[in-house]
Amino acid sequence: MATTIVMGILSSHILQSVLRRLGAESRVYLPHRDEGYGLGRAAVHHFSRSGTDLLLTVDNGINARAAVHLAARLGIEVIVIDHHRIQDNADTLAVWSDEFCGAGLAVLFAVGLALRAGSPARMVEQLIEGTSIYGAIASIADCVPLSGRTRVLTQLGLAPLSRTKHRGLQELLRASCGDPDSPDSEDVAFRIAPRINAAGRVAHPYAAFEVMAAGSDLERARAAVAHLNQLNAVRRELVQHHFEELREEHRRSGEPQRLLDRADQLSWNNQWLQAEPIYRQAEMLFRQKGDLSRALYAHVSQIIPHAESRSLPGTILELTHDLALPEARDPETQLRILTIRGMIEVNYDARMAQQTWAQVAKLATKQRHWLLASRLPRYNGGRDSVLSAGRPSLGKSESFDRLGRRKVIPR
Ligand SMILES: [Mn+2]
Repeated sequence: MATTIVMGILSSHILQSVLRRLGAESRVYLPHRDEGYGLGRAAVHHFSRSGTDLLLTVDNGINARAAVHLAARLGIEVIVIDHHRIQDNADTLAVWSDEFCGAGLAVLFAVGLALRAGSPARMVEQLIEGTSIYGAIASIADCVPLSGRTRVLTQLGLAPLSRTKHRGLQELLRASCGDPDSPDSEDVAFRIAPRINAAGRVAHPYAAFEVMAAGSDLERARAAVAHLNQLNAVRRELVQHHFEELREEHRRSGEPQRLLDRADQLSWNNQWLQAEPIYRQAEMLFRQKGDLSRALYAHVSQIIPHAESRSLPGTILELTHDLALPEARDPETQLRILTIRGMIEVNYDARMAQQTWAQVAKLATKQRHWLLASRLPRYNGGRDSVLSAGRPSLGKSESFDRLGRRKVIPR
């Protein structure tokens, strides 16, 4: 029987080694990134032509409804081993759990297969130890949460990593770890996993699979790891390049505080529409810098030009929630949220707004925002306000449009 395994460098290696132990040969098919993620119909036709009668898909396939259906029509049996969210449930035999990454499930499948085949206990133990190493590396590389059963598997696999007899792994450890005799999870996360992932990112996943396929062949292992190191250097250069591009972009876009000052100046003069994109950019930059308080300030400042298309009570509630956030403790941010909320409340409930303006007045005076404080009487139903005599019964959204855009902040 011809078996083809699709996807996952480490998963494929795990399944191939158990099948080999049980006396079955298999082929591995790793799609190139341009083929898109998962099992495609073109690939299924290719498997059929090359005489596949059993297809194992790992880390993909659970939603490949059409491809699995095609495989069945072409007389190929399919077993899906996957952890992805089920959306278009393929009609086939499947091993599924979201508690593991694809390779973690491949380990369970391999052990289950060996037990079902009646393998001796010693062989099953060896298999668990051997395959859990790859399961551990894959769990770390795939960034699945290392908790629960995945945590158990990862601990199980990291322990025997330094004792491995596999030439490919030995060479990979030698090339990437400070101390190849005691590799730890950091070595795996920051030096081993990126090398394995580099193959698919800049060349083809087979370049990394070749390290696994080397088995006990030292020459083959050395050549494969040397190639992988080159690819990893290319990957790092690409990352560095992207990083510099980002930094340049950041430099050109200016300091977020300067953007914020500019936007504040515009909004103070009621040019909220022009201010909005500048606030948006400032928010993004503050968020990148980890300045959540300023980011929130810039965030709430974008509400006014959109307020007419949103629910007023919903927006008021949202701003009240924002006020309770730890990043709203900064007095400037707090004052800003209250000011924006007051501007919106004016169009919804004048009494509510009055209370908010009283708070704004107190804070503005305390923070010596004399200009804002001097504006308040007008905000709050003063002579120039839209809420003042003559327009008491305006429709809410209509009155807001006038308020938010033109009248809320009188000069
Ligand atoms: Mn996955």
